Amino acid sequence: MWRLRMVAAGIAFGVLVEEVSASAFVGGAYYRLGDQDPGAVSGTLAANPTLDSFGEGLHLNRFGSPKYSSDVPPRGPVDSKLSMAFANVGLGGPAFPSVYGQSESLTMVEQGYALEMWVKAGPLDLDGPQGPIISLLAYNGNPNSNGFGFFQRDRSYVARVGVFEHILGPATVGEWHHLAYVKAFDTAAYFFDGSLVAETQSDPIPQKATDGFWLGGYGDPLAGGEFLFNGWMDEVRYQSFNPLAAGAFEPTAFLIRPAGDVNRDGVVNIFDINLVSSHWGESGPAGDANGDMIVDIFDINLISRNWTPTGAVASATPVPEPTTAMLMMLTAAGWCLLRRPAT
Ligand SMILES: [Ca+2]
Ligand SMILES: [Ca+2]
Ligand SMILES: [Ca+2]
Repeated sequence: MWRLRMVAAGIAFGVLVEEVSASAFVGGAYYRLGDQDPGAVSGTLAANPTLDSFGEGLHLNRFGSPKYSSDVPPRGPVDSKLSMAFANVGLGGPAFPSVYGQSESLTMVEQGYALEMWVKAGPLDLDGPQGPIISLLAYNGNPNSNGFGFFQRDRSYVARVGVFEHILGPATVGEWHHLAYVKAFDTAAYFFDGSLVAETQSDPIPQKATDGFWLGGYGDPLAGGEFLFNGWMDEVRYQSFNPLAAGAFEPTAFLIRPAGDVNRDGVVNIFDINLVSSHWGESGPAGDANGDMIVDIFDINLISRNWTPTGAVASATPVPEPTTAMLMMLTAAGWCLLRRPAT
């Protein structure tokens, strides 16, 4: 539905526009939160600033003591080896909030833009009940009036547009989740862990952002900063694009690898089956697709449900046709069952 509507919009407007840009991607910012910072080491005080790896260089200033962490999202980019820990209360760190930000907001002049990030909520207080939580995760603008971004609201992650909020999914403590928001013309689309949650033209469209771009809180915690966050985040990416050039840029090509990609090459195919079969019956992460630390038929099931369609793979590796692939998969599954150790 999303892509159809974008294509339809592209065709409808394309005939009215004499020259459609060949490159729909316009600009943005990408905070890898360690992987781009020179000399970054897990467990140490993070750099000031932390670097934006896109060309515009909208680096973020440090407030407080955020630390690099080797705790990264398992379905995140393969080359993400570091995340950022804003953790404090209840996580063994200093009970002192941390924020990254800069006074300049990211550009919103294009008709389309997309924001995505990985986040892992930490416990607010290990010894007592969770209090109300209103934490800024990533936000472009002033969260009390304009711009857009992501918040944790109690036990939910939400996309926030000024004071309007749309729930994305549960903020489960200790688990990584991927959040995404895509706006094109007057359509807003919300995603949780790579899946579309809602697509609507009824929700408010963001007002032009002022007062900066922020991660982990709004403003210096020592000078009235608010909405402070407790947990980890990684791979925060903002991209603005021209929706009229649909096809040249896919705003939903998020930084999340498909479920079932156990060999971490970005696609789900026979090589993942092979990896499962080579670790069949073992306990541990190797070859485990569904995260239960056991390598068995449920991992084969997960892989088969998430099989990458033929043609979606831009790779020199030959990909079996679906029917061939299914036969190979069933053969592999049968072979795995035969190899299953007696219990
Ligand atoms: Ca990273
Ligand atoms: Ca794979
Ligand atoms: Ca498993």
